[in-house]
Amino acid sequence: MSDYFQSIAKVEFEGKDTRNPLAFKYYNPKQKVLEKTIEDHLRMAVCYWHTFNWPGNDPFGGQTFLRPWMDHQDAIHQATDKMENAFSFFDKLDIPYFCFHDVDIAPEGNNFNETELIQKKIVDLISKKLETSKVKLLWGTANLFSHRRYMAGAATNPNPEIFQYAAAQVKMCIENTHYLGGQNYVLWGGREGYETILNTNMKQEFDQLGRFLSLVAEHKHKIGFKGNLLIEPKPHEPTKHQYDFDSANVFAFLQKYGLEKEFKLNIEVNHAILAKHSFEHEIAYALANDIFGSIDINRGDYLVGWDTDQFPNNTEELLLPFYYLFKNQGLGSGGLNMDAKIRRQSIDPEDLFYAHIGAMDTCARTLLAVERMINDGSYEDFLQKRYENWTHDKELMSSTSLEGIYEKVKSENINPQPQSGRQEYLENLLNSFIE
Ligand code: XUL
Ligand code: CO
Repeated sequence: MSDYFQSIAKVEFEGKDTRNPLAFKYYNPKQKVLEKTIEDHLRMAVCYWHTFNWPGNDPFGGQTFLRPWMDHQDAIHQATDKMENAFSFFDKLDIPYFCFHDVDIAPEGNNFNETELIQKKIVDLISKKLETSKVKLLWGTANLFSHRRYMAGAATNPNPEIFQYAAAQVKMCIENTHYLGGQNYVLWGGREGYETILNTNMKQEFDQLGRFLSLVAEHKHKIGFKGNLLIEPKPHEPTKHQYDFDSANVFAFLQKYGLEKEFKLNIEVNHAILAKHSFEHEIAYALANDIFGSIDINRGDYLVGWDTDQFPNNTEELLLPFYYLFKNQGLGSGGLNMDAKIRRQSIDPEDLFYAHIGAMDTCARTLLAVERMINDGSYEDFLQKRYENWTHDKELMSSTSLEGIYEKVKSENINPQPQSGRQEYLENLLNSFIE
């Protein structure tokens, strides 16, 4: 194997004053924060597709990254060399998790049976590598959107043969994920949506998607997979109208098909922004409805309206969503998957390290700020006080009637006075926790 990362040593924590760009400044994996280590809280994952597969193309130009494994003529050789390099990267970064799509780890064959054999071969090799590496599989997923057969969707395709092909692909992928000890299984909507309503029967497509998800849930139980099934909302791109628009939309869909207990959400930061929400909105929504599962941690670009999938580097933007999470249940069996790619001019091996180190540092720095915020308690006090009167007014939520309320307003001469929402105070308060 050609070790593409040969020149880079294992990344160590050196503290925030280090000038070494290949060291962690905040991400000290074994440091205890809120009763657990930083590593165990954050459960950070490298994504295979952007980090090892993406060649640096954009709509105006092709490959800029010349990774050695990309040159091999033989597809299996390409996959195994890529895998060896991926594990070298995982080990040097000391990352606890990774994520993949089936087609990221191994090429497709000429038909389903061939693809299955190739997948099995690479999955077995990965399984061997997992025995000696610390890294574990956070989640697997099937790519049901790149191949031309899926151009009009997978589960929502007008052709039932494509539905079946996609279902068989998910069966294979969820079983491989289970075999590799994967902790979750993700379904991103891919091309489940439409370009024009002119050629689309929406009700039919909804029923197909509902049926598809039911089949996946049924199979999960059949094979004894204990991980969460996760749906990843995204409003647009690649289709103009994606069916899994945002968390609320997915929750409504799941309830319609009786699946709200079977699926949770994988929330991606920039997908929230593209839906004209904030990331904290999506997290708060998922927590409030008990459907939070995991996170794809990246950022977009405020000047462009598409999914630029950049590495996170802004603690201020992550503070509130991380507070909601770590104040409550934390990430559970989910994690922070760096579904992010370096820029196409960042062509050197160290660029991949700078990106991941920066992201892990940003997340650790945010977690440390969350700890300060929790220990300080004034934010929580503010929220509690704002809703406090509801604790004295229990009958409003249960026993009273509209008439009863009317009588009370009249007899007690209820005359409520508005109170400040204190937004600026809160914004300043939050900023004060970042160090
Ligand atoms: C697409 C996206 C996907 C999913 C996995 O925008 O985020 O990479 O995370 O299919
Ligand atoms: Co994603």
